[in-house]
Amino acid sequence: MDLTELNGIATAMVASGKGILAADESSGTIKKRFDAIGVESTEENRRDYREMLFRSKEAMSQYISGVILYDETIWQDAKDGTPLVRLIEQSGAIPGIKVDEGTQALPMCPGETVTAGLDKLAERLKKYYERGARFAKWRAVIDIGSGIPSMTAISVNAHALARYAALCQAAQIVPIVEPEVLMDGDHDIDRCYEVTQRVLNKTFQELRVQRVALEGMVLKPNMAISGKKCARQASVEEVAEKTIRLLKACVPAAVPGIAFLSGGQSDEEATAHLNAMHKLGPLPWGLTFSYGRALQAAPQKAWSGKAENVAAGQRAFSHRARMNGLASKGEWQSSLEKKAA
Ligand code: 5MM
Repeated sequence: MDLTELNGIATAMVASGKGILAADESSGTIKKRFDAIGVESTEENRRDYREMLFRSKEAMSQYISGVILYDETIWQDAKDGTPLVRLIEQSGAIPGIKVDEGTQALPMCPGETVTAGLDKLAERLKKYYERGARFAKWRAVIDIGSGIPSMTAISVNAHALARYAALCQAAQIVPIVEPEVLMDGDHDIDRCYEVTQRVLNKTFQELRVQRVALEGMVLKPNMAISGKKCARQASVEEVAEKTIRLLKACVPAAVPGIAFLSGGQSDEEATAHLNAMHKLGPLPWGLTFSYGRALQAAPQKAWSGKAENVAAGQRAFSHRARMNGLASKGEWQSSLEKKAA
C-alpha cells in the first residue's frame, strides 16, 4: 500500500469548492428515479442519462471532484464509443465505484440489515482499479425505530465496513466509508445524534482494529438531523451546530475528509446545511458533499428522457453542483438559488 498516494487521492476528493457526485444507484433505485420522470429504465436510457451528467463541462470540471459509479456504468461506453470512465477522467474528476451488494436481513434482528459484498471483493477491486477506479464506496444502513438499532446491527455493519476498507487500501483504492443512519422515522435530532455517535464510534473502533489507515479514507456520514416525520424540525443552524459537534467528537483529525450523503433532504436544505457548517470553522478535516438525490433530482426532471432536453439537464446539474461547491466553502447564499433555466 502506498499511503502517500491514497492520502493524495482522498485529499483531492474533498478539495475545497468541490464534492462528489453519487451516481451509483443500483438497478432498482434508478428504476424508481426514472419512474418518477416517466422514463423507462433501459440500459441505453441509463447510459444516456449518465453520459449527460459526465459531459456537463462546467459542473464536472469546476465543482465535481469524483463520481461514484455503479458496476453497470463503469463498463459502459458513451454513444461515440468512449468509455464513460474516460469521460470522467477527461473532465478532471476521479472515477470511483460502489462495491457493496446491497443490504440483507440480519438474522435474529427483526427489521435490521447488514450490507453484503465481501465475497471475492479483492478480485473485483483489482478489475475496477484496472478500469480506472481510484476510490470505492460501501454503504451500511442503520434504521432508527422502536428498540432499534441494536448493538448487533451497529457492530456487524462496522465490522463489514472495516473489512471492506482494509481490502480497498490493500488494492490501492481509497475507501469511502458510509455508515448511513436513516432520517426516515419520527425521531428527533437528539436521538439521531445519539445513534450516529454510537455508529461512528463503533466504526472507527473497527477501522483501527483492522488496521485501516485513517489518512487514506473518506467518511460519508449522515448529518445530525430530525427524522422526516418528527413534529419538531431542527433549524439549519441547529443541524449545523450539532453535526459539527458530533463529528468533532467522533472523527479523528487524521481523516482527510468528510463528504455527506443527502439522505432525502431537499436540494436546498442539503446545500444550506453544508454551508452553515462552514460558518463554524476552522474544521480539522475537509468537509463537502457526496450527494445523490440532492444533486440529481433537478437534472432528472429537466432531462425527462428527451434528447432535446440534454442541455437543460446539464444546466440544472451545473447549477446544483455550483451551489454545493459554494456551500463547501461557506460562500453560498439563498439568493443565488434562482432556477436554472
Ligand atoms: C445514489 O444512491 C446510492 C445508491 O443507493 P442504492 O445502492 O440503494 O441504489 C446511495 O448509496 C448514495 O450514494 C448515498 O446514499 C447518498 O445518496 P443521497 O441520495 O442520500 O445523497
